[in-house]
Amino acid sequence: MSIIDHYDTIAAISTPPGVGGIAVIRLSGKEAYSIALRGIILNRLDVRYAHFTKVLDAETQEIIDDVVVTYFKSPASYTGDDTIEISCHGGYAAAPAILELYYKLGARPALPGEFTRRAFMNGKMDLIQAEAVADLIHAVSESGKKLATRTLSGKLSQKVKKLRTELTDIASILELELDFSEQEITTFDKKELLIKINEARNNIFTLSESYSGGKILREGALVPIVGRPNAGKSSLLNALLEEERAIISHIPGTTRDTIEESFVHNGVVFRLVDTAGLRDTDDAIEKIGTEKAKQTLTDADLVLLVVDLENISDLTFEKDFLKTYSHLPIIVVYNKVDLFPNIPFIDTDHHLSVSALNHTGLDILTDLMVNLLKKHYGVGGDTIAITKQRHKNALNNAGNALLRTKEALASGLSNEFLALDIREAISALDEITGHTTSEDVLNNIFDHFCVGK
Ligand SMILES: Nc1nc2c(ncn2[C@@H]2O[C@H](COP(=O)(O)OP(=O)(O)OP(=O)(O)O)[C@@H](O)[C@H]2O)c(=O)[nH]1
Ligand SMILES: [Mg+2]
Repeated sequence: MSIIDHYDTIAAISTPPGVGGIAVIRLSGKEAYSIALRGIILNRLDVRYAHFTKVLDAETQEIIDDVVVTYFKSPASYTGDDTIEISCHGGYAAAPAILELYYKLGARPALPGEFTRRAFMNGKMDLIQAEAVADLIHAVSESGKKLATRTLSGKLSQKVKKLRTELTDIASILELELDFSEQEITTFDKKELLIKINEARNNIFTLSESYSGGKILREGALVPIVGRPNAGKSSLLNALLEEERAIISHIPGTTRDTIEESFVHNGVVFRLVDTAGLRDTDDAIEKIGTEKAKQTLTDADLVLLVVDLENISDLTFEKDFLKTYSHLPIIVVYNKVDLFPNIPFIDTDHHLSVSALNHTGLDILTDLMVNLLKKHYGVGGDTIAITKQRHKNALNNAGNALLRTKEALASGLSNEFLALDIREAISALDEITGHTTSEDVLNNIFDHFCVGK
């Protein structure tokens, strides 16, 4: 995709197709006002005033629909260009007919995300905020929506800007030194500079590490339910979902394929994955199942390890499992506690007794899951986090450039070289906010938007 003419007039239906009360059509660009005016019975539109009027067919003068038209004059509009929003009757007929009329009157179909792209190009928002618009539209949970709203309001942009200032401060120290070098004036203390570089690098690293938490808030946490055959994994999945989703039986090896289902607790989406029981097996299909279960663990954000209290070998398995996957946050779920009324109930940060059969302990388990995510990934109500691999890559590039600066400083290279690396780090940060983002990257971002946004 490429923007042919930044100021030509684009039109699209901004609401999803289908039967509904209202549909909204957007027109934006140099001719938006005149095109809108030629299609209605009014001869002027006041700015930011909701006019109730009629849209007429340009040739037959037949009424197409009763509508409400609002005119947002440049630059006080979403895109920054003159923009018209027309609310007409929903359904399959009215909005497409009005859109067709605007094409006849000179507008062209908007490309995906083109309204937001114009807002970005007109400086209404930076690229981080433009991406947050898409995140907000696609949010699947309360927590994802809140994170997108915080990002849209500029919280993440401010953080990146602050990092950038730290780097430009370092660059200006070095460049000042360059200017004075002929006069042999030393304007900085090497030690102090090193502290500044380390600080900036740590801050960049912390933001880069927020990606896991950001991804959890945006897409949900991937939570495999694993354990030995017959431990009660499928029973636990069904109990958490409150529906009979997976087949349960007393025969070990019942679940072969992975089953993923989501549920929401405290605004966080948990993508639960029921898996095949982990054991050595000669059964070819079961083997594929156990491999798939292990595969799921590589992407896991949190693991529920189900241990059957009835089965002593499950306890040995627990020990080995915790050792192998010590890098992951794991909750050991001691299941079938209903069979052992005399054993004390276990309830720690990482261990819990439950009965998937009787639904005992499940409320504690879901709270524990939320708390562990909070503890491990720092996800909470006011988290500011990156949610894009693109951001993470750019931050890592900035961090690496700073590492090179440090090395150059240690090996006594000239300021010129040091300043070059710092400038590279700054430019990596500018890619995030969109100051220096390439056309290809922009196309890739906006192509994933819906038409009309
Ligand atoms: N008493 C009791 N039985 C349970 C509980 N949870 C599961 N079971 C029983 O344990 C057996 C195995 O349950 P599943 O949920 O199929 O176990 P699984 O871990 O999914 O087993 P595989 O898919 O074979 O790996 C079934 O007979 C369940 O009824 C529980 O909390 N208490
Ligand atoms: Mg099962």
